[in-house]
Amino acid sequence: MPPRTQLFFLLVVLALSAGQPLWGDPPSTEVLLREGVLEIVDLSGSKSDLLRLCLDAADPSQLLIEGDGHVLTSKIPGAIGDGSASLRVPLAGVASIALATHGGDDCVTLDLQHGLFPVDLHYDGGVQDTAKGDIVRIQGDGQCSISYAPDKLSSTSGRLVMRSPAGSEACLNFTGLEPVDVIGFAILTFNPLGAEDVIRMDPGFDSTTGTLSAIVISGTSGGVAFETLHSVNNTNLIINTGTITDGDDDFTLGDLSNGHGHTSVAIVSGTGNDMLHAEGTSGADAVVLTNSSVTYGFRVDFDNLTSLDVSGNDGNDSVTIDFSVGNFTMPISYDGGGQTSSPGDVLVLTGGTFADVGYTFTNANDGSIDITGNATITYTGLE
Ligand SMILES: [Ca+2]
Ligand SMILES: [Ca+2]
Ligand SMILES: [Ca+2]
Repeated sequence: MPPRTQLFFLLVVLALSAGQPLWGDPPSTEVLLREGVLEIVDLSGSKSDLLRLCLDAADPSQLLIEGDGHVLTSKIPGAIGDGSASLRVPLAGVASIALATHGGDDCVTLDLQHGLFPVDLHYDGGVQDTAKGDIVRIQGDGQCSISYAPDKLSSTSGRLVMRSPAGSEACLNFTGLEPVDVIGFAILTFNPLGAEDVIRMDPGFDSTTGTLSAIVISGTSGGVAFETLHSVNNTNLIINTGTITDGDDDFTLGDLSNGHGHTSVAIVSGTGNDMLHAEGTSGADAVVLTNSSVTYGFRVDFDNLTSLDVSGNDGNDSVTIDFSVGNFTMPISYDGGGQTSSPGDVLVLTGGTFADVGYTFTNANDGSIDITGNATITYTGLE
């Protein structure tokens, strides 16, 4: 064998024994420290990254970065795990963390189970491959709170601020993302920044695994669509459209009986012409209204709505209007939609004693009810 051929075979043997391909690097992510910024960069430019960042359980001055099988490299002094799928990097001298995952459908998880990050973060998801897109997933410890404010002008950017019970804060600014998963916080506050918010709250799942039941919050703020928020197992969820830039807000509520793990859900809509619409399914739906809550599979409290309406759609639907906590200042309307069989769609008034109740029948199915001290209740399509 000529010497050159021998050298080539020697390189092949060395490369194979080191578990490395011969030409080009394996798809990897590099972690480097540049002027105080810890940069986490997809070197391949196109692979779908699944990264998890967490403080080290034994030493919170170290950042643990896991690459879900992808090789992580780092030449930072003191970094442990260069060339493996799990890297420990000292946070000394780190002023902020910047993630750039470039092409592919990437998912970055910030896991707070061993403490809040001591620095702010920036995540650029880059371009995406499929409709799933780039995801940020924030896993809380059950104690911290978090707020999410979508960017006022961009549909793919936003800001998440995480707070520890002791009051320290870490902020994540993101760009180039699709959905946001927030899991396991004491309080999650959604703060859209536009004046007029159009918001849906639907049953669904987390966007990362598609297996955890979630309340999915989607819509527009000030006419700009925002990244869908998937809220899982947060103790208190607050949709706050009322205090930053108030306006006329429009909420649509789906059946939230899907076991999403929240203890309370509240809408703070402030002033303006704020409306809530419960949107029934094609099956049987049951909605209970009080003057401060709508229970459609799960109780959602509100502060100051100007109208409430329920569309039952098909199926035998039931709306209960409960006066036990007070009178209704906002008009209520109920469209029973189609029905399947007797007894059809029903309206139940309960919890109050009234001297004067006036019924106006437009026909056998439609009409209105006026009760002293309350706004008018209008119904259509009832049996
Ligand atoms: Ca991407
Ligand atoms: Ca409002
Ligand atoms: Ca229905």
